[in-house]
Amino acid sequence: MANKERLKQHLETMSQYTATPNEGMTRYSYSPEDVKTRKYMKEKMAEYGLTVREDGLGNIFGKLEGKKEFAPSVLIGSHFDSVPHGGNYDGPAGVIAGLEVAALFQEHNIKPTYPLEVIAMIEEEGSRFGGGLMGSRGINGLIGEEDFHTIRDKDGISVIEAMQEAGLDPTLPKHRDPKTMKAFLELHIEQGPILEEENISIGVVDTIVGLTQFEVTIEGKAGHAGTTPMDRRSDALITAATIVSQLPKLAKAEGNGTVITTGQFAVYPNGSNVIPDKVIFSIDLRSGEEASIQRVMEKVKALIESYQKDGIKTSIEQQLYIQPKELSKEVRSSLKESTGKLGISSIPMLSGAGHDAMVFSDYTEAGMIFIPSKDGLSHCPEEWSDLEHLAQGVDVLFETAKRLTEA
Ligand code: HGY
Ligand code: MN
Ligand code: MN
Ligand code: MN
Repeated sequence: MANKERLKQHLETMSQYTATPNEGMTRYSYSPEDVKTRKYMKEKMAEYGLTVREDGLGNIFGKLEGKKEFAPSVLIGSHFDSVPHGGNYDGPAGVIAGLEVAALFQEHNIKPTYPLEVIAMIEEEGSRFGGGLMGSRGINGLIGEEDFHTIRDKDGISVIEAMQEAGLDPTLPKHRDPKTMKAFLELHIEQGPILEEENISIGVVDTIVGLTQFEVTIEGKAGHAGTTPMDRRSDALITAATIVSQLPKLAKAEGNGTVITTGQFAVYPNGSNVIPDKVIFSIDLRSGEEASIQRVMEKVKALIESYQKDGIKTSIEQQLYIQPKELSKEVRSSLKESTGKLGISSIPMLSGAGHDAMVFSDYTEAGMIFIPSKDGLSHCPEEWSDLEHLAQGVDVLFETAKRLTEA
């Protein structure tokens, strides 16, 4: 059974490494907080008898060799970056679960047939470089090498430069051959209210919604707030705000659980007495139905283009597009079997949040379990999950990992 003291130590230690202490978890990829967290996780991987390596993106792998030479691994983990002012569990709960499964393999002296690998990934949230799922997309070859020189953060620092500044080696291999992976397992917090409301311990994820993310730029004309008559303005902010206020209606009209969010809204030059000449804002669009994403995407583009007039220029850049993903039936039934064997309550679930498992699901057998989130809250400092539920989730993963590393 999972050792709750170890789980607690990991949570408490990793929760310290935030750029905004007392105001939630802010841990951007390759930041000083990332470096402290990665050092801790690598130490723990070594302590649990794993061979530790980092890839050319800074994803961390801790490997327990199997009896079978050159056999594909069962990977268990998640991401360890965060949203700004987020919580301590989104991502780290899954990495900690992987660490604890490895500790249990060591404690029980299990030498698996297939290797077990604990994985801790960078930049799943996209908080620093936009787009998201960068660690898992890099591992699975979905981002070209040259892109890591051009993808830049808000300060214009590229992924490669940021890695070098953090003392990481971007020349190491990034892409991983799918033949080296047998399965990918991820424990994640639900980030919603269902498990808690239904008093269920584990959600076995069957589908993850599709999602697309855009960056929209509206350009107008800067001017003096006092001397520019109202009918002679090309005000980028008014246009941007008018567009954003019409987005929820498009999602509601589509149905199918389609959701749309503008989370970032940057005004330039951002002076209180200056008519804004540029606004850059984000659009995050999701649905369980791919056709819904396509339909709403077309309506959003048409809406934005319709404001290209009276001195206003609009442009839209798609940063991420990933279809709804059904996870591996084989892994889902194995996870379900483990919950039954352990007498832990579980239900099948749709995930409204995107996860690294949705990337791996195109390259290996991917499965995911949720543990309850208090009041369904996430992506905020109040995010919290019960240690008992985390321990139950670890036990389910341990049972499943033993099975998947044997046959
Ligand atoms: O946005 C998401 O769904 C995930 O938290 N990256
Ligand atoms: Mn998240
Ligand atoms: Mn997450
Ligand atoms: Mn995720």
